[in-house]
Amino acid sequence: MGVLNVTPDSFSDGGKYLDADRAVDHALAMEATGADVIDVGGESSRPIGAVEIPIEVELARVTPVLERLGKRLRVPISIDTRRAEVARVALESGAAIINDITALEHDPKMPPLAARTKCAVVLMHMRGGPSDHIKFARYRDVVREVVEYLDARARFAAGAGIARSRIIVDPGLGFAKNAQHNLKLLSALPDLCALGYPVLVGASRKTFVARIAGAGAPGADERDLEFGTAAVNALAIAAGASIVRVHDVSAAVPAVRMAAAMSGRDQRFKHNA
Ligand code: PMM
Repeated sequence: MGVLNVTPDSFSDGGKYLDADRAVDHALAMEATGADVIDVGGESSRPIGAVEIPIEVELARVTPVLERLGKRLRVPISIDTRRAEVARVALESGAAIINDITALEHDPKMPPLAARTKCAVVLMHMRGGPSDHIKFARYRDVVREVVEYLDARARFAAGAGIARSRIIVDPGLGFAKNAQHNLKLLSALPDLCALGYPVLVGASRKTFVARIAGAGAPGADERDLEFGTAAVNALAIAAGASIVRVHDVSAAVPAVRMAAAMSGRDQRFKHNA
């Protein structure tokens, strides 16, 4: 899943793709590089200082991009939003997935919209809101609490009429989680996969990757972040994740392909792993 943030202040690529033409070109380039899904977002959720924006601003950012992408992309579009009106506009332009970082908790109109339109939904774990989640990074047992939460949200979604086969779960790395929490969740991915839904992992360029993988050598930061992200992605796929959400598709594709083949999950390279 390639990330297309149409925001001035996103965590790692804020401001780069605010211009609709540049955003469309970037999405097409990610598709050409091997992205299977493009995730379009108009609201930033970076850990500190994300600004809550009015819905009109979010719509003004994503609508022109979605309208153009809907006609040109062959891979499915996902809309990263917690607002049903934004999701509705995106689905009308051809989006097939709602990526809701509040796991359908924010907007009561979201579950019926997803059920009615038969789109897929990503249910992500977070505590607090996009701008203050870092305050809530406290758990007794982070793995158990996140798995139980996602199980409950998936049951809720199914109860609201969303087919089980259209539900994807995501531990929400970095959302109300410190580096230790993220590492525990990554090493417990099989527990999350055991819920029976495809698992999405979004580690790309997050602070814990920079902190752990960053060698600190001059000029090495960008590469450290990309190689560190690729390592997480490979291990996540080997542990059973189905989707990795990334900013640099060219770095993710070879890592994911190798991990899928080595763990016996690529039919073309089936072996007895
Ligand atoms: N991370 C960000 C935004 N949206 N959605 C899902 N499902 N999972 C994530 O981990 C996730 C997300 C924040 O990263 P960005 O602002 O750099 O894209």
